[in-house]
Amino acid sequence: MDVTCLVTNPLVVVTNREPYIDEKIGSGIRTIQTAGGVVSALDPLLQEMGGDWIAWGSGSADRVTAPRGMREVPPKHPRYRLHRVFLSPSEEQGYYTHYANQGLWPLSHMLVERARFSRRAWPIYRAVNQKFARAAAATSVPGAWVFSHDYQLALLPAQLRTMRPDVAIAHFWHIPWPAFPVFRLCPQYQEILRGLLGADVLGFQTSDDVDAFLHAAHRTLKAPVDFDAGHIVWEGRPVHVRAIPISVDFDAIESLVRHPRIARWTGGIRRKLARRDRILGISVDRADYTKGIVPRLQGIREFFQRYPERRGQVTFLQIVVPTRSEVQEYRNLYHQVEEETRRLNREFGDDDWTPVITIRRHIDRARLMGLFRAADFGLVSSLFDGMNLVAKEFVAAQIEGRGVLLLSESAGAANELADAFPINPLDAEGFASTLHEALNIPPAERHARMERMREHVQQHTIYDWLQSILLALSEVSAAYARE
Ligand code: GDG
Repeated sequence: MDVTCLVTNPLVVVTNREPYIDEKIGSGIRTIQTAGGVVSALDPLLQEMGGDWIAWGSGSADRVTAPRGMREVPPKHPRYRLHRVFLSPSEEQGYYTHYANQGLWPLSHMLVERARFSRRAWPIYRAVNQKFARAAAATSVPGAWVFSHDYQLALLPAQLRTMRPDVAIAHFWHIPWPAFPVFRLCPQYQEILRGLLGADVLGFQTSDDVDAFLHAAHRTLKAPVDFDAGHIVWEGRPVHVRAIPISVDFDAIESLVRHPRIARWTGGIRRKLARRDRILGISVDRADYTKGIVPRLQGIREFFQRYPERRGQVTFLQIVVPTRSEVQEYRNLYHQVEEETRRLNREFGDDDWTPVITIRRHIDRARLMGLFRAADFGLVSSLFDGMNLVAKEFVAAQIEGRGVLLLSESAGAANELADAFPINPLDAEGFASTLHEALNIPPAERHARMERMREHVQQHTIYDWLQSILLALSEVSAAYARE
């Protein structure tokens, strides 16, 4: 889908994570393009249209390649400007590690006992948001469209609006929005709400998130809210609050898995499995406690206990990518996963069969999609998850329609993928029997379910998401122009 025709005003993207990171490697520098839905949708758009992207310059060589904070990207064929916001170690700690990752992240996922809000981190979070806002204000030409992202930058919309009332601002919140009694536990919850309400368009993953946000705004700020229209009047301006579910690039995934190199590799995996009469399950997550990795292993253990005939038949591959290792809880989690895996393998495995294989590193995207294509089942067991792109990627990669998807009902993706087998990550027995049921359905039904989900993802791609945001921005701009 070509969305370029929708971009009528210069576009400024603001994210915490940058699309290109420069790292020192020996005596040289290597540029890494970061992966993920936002980059995969917005990088091609900016490459086509030009524009500006503001992000934290977190790479070890980022200051070298952008001594004044700006670098044109992609490095080989520059098409747009990347503006790096540099942070001191204490800013990084206060803004990123403490306030965003130890406070807002767990609270938004309703894991209240993990959330910590320190009084010291708050002013740093605010000041760093202000730094990003200043960079956006300096970069935006009159009437520009600013598209900012997520829980790291919750204050930016209001800060930017004060500096630049002429720009149209859309902000997308990628993670769940918690129920009001949970949200209220954030000591600065009113400021967070006011910060976000500086946007003209606020995007959330699901209608539940939208409802929870509208409710919070109504309760806290007594702002007039039209719940049906998703509309708040704040400081005399309308704020449009919408569910705009993010997705994946369906065609790009299909062509990755159809590529001869990947198809050969995938074929090799299938042949090996067939020789041993085995089936393959897969899951892929950042090593994050919200993804329910330990409960998932407990469910698998229960499965082998209850259905001994499945022992020796099912191999479960989990890719657990290290993340946020500066936070102690994340380091602990990895040890728990390893411990649980060892225990399970000792209990059920033998010389010929390892029930669970854990890979702890980043895998090349094409191979990852190839593994999704080859698998007999995919498992997503998040405790809470804004969307979960892995679920949609699994579906897009399943071109033979051989696999089944087990999907936590608490992931945003569950609202759309109705043909997945729903699981409750905390119910190990239920998980075991659902997995058993899913593996026993006739191939024709499996195929039909997967086809229906594939059709849905094909019709609701990352470009549809982007289109909705751009259309909303153009409506806002038109309204500004009429004023
Ligand atoms: C947040 C929200 C929301 C993972 N391991 C490898 C790898 N990945 C890729 C996956 C997928 C992405 O990382 C993970 O996306 P998720 O959506 O599953 O999760 P979060 O990182 O928590 O993202 C989430 C998302 O924002 C977007 O709005 O869906 O709810 O929490 O694309 O494939 N990619 C490669 N190798 C790996 O080893 N190449």
